[in-house]
Amino acid sequence: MPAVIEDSRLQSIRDKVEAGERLSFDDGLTLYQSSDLLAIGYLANLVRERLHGDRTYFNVNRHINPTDVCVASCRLCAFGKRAKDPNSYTMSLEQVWETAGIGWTEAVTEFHIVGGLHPELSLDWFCEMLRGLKERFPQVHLKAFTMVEIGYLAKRAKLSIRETLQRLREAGMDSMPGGGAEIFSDRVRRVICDHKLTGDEWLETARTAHELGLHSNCTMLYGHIENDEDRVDHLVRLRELQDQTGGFVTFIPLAFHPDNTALEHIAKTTGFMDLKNIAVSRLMLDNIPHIKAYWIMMTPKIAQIALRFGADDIDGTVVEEKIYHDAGATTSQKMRRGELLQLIRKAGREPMERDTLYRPVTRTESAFTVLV
Ligand code: V47
Repeated sequence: MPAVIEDSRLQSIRDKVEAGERLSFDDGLTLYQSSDLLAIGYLANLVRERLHGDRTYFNVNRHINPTDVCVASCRLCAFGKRAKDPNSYTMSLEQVWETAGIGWTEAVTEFHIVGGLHPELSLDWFCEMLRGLKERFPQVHLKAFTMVEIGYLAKRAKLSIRETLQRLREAGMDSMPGGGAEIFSDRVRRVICDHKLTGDEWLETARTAHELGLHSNCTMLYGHIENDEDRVDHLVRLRELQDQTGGFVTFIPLAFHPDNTALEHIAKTTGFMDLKNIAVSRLMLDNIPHIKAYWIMMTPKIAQIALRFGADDIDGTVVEEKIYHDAGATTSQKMRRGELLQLIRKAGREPMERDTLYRPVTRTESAFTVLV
């Protein structure tokens, strides 16, 4: 423990962390209410190193957003647009497949595919999209559709969540990203995303996906109108589901970006808050293997520091990012594999390239001659 623990309330949490015991809801509150960031970071780092040593994961991936047309108009979002908005876009199937191939290199192991809730794109269209991607890029893992998109596609197709997931999986969906969870509290959801699935529905959809053998990630959006209790409640509910299914692979705390949203008056998160959320999530989510410091959202500089505050993953090359950049992110939209390696090494960590499910990827350097 650092020589000086400024906040004596952290002593009992330290004892539990050192003994490998689960932290309680109240411990979560204490962590959020404490300003002793170095002590909290130290404890989170202890857990991180116990699980992963110096290993720090990244992947070579590409984001694809087939459409930004969305029926939901959530206040938190700057990405979704109405179908009649002249600035909206919807790719044709050919455009999705073409986008997937831009700057193509054999090094890419994952397409991360999410988009708006489009009122006319059917489940069959998305199945066709997946089949076309698998045909063209058979070795690439398709991490596609948030729980929210699944709920909407199921409703439109008049199918159960289970059947919808099964159809998508048969068409090539390999796993699911963690978006759309926001904060599970109904009170908060009514303000930031009142058109979305409820928190319970998000969790039930994840449960069904896990029961079908699909892995997924999970997220929490912080830095808007939520309070400490809301955040701890969110983490504990994810932990409870994970106890039952074991299907979550990675947790990604997401900082709210207010620009161009209906919540533009809310101040941006601080580096202090970003690091605190990484550390508290590592400490509370004792059953989720990985905590991701998403560099696009945190900036590469804060993400690098986060690797010593509980995070063991920094996401990937990304190539083209819209959701955060529409909401004012000033980070680059892509990072080269070499830059990711450098960022990790300069934090004194050991880079480990992974696929979506954290299997190590080994390759010869020649695979990177035309790297994104
Ligand atoms: O679902 C939307 C959030 C998510 C804003 O699973 C916003 O590996 C901040 O889920 N400010 C998309 N956040 C990003 C996401 C993600 C990213 C990287 C990796 C993975 C993964 C998942 O971003 C949305 C929503 O929760 N979001 N608008 C905004 N204005």
